[in-house]
Amino acid sequence: MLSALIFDVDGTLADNERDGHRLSFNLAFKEFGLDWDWNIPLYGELLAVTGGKERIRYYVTQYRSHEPIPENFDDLIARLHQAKTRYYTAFLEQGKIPLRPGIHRLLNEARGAGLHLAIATTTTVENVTTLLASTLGPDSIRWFDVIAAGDIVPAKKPAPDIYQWALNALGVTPEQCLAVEDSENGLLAAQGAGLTTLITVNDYTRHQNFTGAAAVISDLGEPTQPYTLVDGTLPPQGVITLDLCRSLLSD
Ligand code: XBP
Ligand code: MG
Repeated sequence: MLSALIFDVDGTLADNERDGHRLSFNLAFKEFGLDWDWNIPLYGELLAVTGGKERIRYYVTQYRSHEPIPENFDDLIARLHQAKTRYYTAFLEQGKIPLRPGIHRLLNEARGAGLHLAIATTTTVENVTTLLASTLGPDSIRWFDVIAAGDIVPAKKPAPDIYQWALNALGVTPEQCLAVEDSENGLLAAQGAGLTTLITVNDYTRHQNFTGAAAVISDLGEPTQPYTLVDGTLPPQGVITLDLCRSLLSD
């Protein structure tokens, strides 16, 4: 019996990596006088590492290995990430980052049916609440029983920890939940916690390996803009309703 939906954020609630997070990292690098510039394909490679602070560290150690490690590196990463979050939340507040098709519709249906809603993400809680407030209004933060975000678990996706944290806080078993994700790292994390997972792809993730996902689709779909099925046992086109979510759990 389906009692909760657990949503990833970046790439799933919003298609925000390329023109949201990436641009914000670049603005932070510029502010700090660094000549680092993450272009669109490079950022796709860097998305292999989840978490903004972890991603900066990976870039410096893997892509700038010919240069000495910056002084006070941990502190620099923390300050860069704070600046990046400031730029990113400003983009959100300016209304520049919309929700993906079907998100608002499915959240409404789930709330009407009394389901629990939760978030499981590697991004900061500040980014999550600002995204929700800027797209669905400030009250929408309370629609979610649990917001599991950022550094509350040390091991980020693909580790299952953030999903396990969310399940624990919700007080439900994995069999009662459906996870909605957009990436291979997200799928691995959700699967590792024993969750059935629905994947909505985006340009950065559509060629990733989604073996074991309950279904892979273009997006959740709207009546005027149906989803397209990529893989799995759902109708070839349509909108994701709670009935379809329930059918994924019982497969
Ligand atoms: C996606 C991520 C995040 C964002 C940046 O997380 O890997 O790191 O790219 O966010 P998810 P921060 O899809 O699990 O939401 O810079 O705030 O870490
Ligand atoms: Mg994601």
